[in-house]
Amino acid sequence: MKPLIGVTSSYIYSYMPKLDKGGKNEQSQYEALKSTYVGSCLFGLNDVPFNMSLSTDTQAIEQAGGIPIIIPQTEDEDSMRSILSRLDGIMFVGGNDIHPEFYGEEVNYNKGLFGTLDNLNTEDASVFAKTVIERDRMEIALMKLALEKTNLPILGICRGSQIMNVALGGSLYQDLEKCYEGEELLGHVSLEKWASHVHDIIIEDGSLVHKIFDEKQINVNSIHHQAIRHLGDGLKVTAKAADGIVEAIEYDDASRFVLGVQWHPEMLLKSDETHRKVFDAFIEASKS
Ligand SMILES: [Mn+2]
Repeated sequence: MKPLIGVTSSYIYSYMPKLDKGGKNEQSQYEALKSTYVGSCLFGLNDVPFNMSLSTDTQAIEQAGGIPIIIPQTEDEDSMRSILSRLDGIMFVGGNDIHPEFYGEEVNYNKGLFGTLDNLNTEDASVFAKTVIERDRMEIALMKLALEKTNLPILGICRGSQIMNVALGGSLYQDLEKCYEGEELLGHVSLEKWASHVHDIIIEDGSLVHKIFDEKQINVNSIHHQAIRHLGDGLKVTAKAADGIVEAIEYDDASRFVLGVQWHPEMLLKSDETHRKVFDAFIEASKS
């Protein structure tokens, strides 16, 4: 039987970024979006939250031989336990920023991926910049349960790896360009190159990610303005970019498949088959 893989989803109040509150550039993006049929429909549904999943996430699981099951928003821990008991593996996908309160900080930067909406407040920022407390609470609880109460293989992608870190007591850089202490920061926010190579990562010998790729250095995409700052308990860093930004984390307990990657392998599958290896290894681990 094919392994059943739980896939987290976005929970968002508005699919339409609040570009109308921005400057001239945002206004023109807003008008373009609003004039489309889909955009106008979604704008009308601004107040109805969506459970939303990108097909790149589910297709990556299917392509590797798993059955993806999208997990909708819930804060019921009994439901989470029941869901986990039926799964063979769980993947925490990318998405919006985690609210800094979950790592004990005030919101200092809310720049988000669009990057030009600095004049917006926390409530009005774009869909990517906006924090969604309900999703944070759910995913942190689900991650803790999956880590502590099951032996399931866990794959975290981008936000998913950050959830793994925060659930284990770690923290994040709220906005790399504003608060990274290192020098010579590479460009890590490359939304327009979501399916292309953006920067290299250097992989630790003997790590899970090294076993997966069998390379010391690979090229990845990069769609994040946040990154891991202080590492959570029981985790180790197993890949970094040349500027020192953490690009992969794993469990100290190497007997279990627990991997968080800062890049988006699921978005590279068409352009670079190498990145299939992440999902092949995850599904293989979920079979046992
Ligand atoms: Mn990066």
